[in-house]
Amino acid sequence: EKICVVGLGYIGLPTAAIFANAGYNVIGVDINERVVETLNKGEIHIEEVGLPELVKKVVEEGKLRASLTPEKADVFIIAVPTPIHEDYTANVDYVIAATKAIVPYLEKGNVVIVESTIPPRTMDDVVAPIIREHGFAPEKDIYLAHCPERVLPGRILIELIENTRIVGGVTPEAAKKAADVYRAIVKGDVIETEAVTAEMSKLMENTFRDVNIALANELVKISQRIGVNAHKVIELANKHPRVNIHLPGPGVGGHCLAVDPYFIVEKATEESPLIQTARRINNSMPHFVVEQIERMTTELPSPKIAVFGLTYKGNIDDVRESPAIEIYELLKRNTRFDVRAYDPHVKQEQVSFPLSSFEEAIDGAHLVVILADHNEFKNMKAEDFAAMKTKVIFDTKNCIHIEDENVTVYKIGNLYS
Ligand code: SAJ
Repeated sequence: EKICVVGLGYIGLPTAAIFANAGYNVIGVDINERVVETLNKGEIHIEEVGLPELVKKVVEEGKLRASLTPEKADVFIIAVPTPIHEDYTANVDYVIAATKAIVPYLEKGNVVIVESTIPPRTMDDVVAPIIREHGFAPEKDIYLAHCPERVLPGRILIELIENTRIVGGVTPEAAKKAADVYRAIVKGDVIETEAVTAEMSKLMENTFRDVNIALANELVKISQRIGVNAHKVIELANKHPRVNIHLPGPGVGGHCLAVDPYFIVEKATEESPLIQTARRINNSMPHFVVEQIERMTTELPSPKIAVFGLTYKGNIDDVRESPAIEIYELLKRNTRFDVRAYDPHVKQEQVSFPLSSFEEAIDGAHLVVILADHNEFKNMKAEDFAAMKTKVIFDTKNCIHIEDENVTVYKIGNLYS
């Protein structure tokens, strides 16, 4: 069987590699020439645990190759981004373009799967009509399904195989055919349903997490007013067998949690006040963090602040929609501050401002602000902060464990104890 994967990003590339490793003949398609060239050399353009080795192996075996244009295949998998417009509506242009790109190569009986996250009804109202326009009946000629990806960056190769998959068919037969494709590689359950149910399930998973994090972030603000340690409150409340409050932090980033809830809001605005409020609370956190930094440094005429961590979460290299970048930029706007940024996972070309080394950032600093829970930061000891002028740390991820009389550590959930 031959599989054509359109979009070789964080989802498409590992998916292509896993099918290739399972013995399928896989062609990966991307509009970016550099991505295609890199892959054909057996190399990759993104950071993901285990992926360089797997791609090298399957490219050398001739099981995976890349191209700028699609080819005929038995199964087509579309894994392109769905960014968000400035008015917070989904931009499904790449999904439309990818569908149009494969249509000339389609034959009766092919399976077409969209993995990209899409607003509810997109399969029925947007993708199916494109197939119909080209003379196929999406109800019987082509098996059309939505199978949302659900993998966590940093664990993609494990989760692609172990997670339960939801396969929403435009027809029950399509759900079955598409589910069988995944059954060849997935160890978890593969559940068949309708397209719109699969679309909504995916969006609700990320919305659940976003709303739950908003609750934790609201608790931080409440705790500061009341004078209680929010981290302790969460720890104790979570001892209840049916409670799972998430972790507060400097905001919610990435291209999933901070985006997907809007895909629901766009289709049911009046019915989604809770989801919208949660988004607002999480979006307010960078400002909240900067306000706390201002309070911590009011006495200093020109505080030197070292920002530690720019990615949207720990142990990854992704700075998309990162609250840490917003915090850095907000701090920079305050001319009183001398701000340095350090992140061992981020390369200079990923950001539009100068990065510092660890030594440059910490030398003479009055405050270190931790914005990502990278392992490098979690393991830091009191001695690592020796070059600071005043040894004060503001840990927004509750990940630093230093008990030393010379170092003051403020936690986001326990600000002035
Ligand atoms: N965060 C918190 N507190 C928490 C958990 C996360 O503040 O308790 C923050 C993180 O720091 C980060 C953001 O939320 O800024 C998102 O991080 P994440 O680890 O929750 O998720 P993502 O965006 O990396 O991946 C999510 C996952 N979805 C769920 O866990 C429900 C993943 O399984 C999805 O495949 C992915 O979105 C996606 O592509 O939709």
